[in-house]
Amino acid sequence: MINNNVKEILNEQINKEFYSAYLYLAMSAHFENMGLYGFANWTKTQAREEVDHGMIIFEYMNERNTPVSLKQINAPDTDFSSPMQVFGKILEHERHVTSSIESIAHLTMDECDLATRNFINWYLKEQVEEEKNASDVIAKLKLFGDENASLYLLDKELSKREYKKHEYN
Ligand code: OFO
Repeated sequence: MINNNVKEILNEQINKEFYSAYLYLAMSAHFENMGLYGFANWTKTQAREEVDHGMIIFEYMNERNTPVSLKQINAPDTDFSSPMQVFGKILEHERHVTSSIESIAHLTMDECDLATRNFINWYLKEQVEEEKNASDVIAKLKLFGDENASLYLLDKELSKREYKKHEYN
């Protein structure tokens, strides 16, 4: 059983992961509307990975006989425009999630919950990748531009992203 403070922060993190899924789905719908189906695919795939992130914590809490309490998921931001603007928001969001994960790591140390401290390492690594994925797309948008032919090519590239279930290992 996990102590109350750690339990609470893990419950909050489940909520944040599911909010992330909502946010990416809203972005995907925006790109669909723009006819940017590759960008829509990339963000929809990310939404599915976010659900996996939430589920991994859910399973971990069950394994530790710790009650999960699901909180309300807020409506996502929908103030979206160009791909560059949306990916700027993605990077900002992922940096915010990284700091949430770091807070969990700090709390588990304060509470001497070494099993959860170890568990959260997977998320620390994952966040490095999440920030890199967003930064890579931003770098390409900066390099090749945010319109016409270059956007068409980048859209094609992003259409190749495939969903692979994220598993804790
Ligand atoms: Fe779950 O990493 Fe993105 O938000």
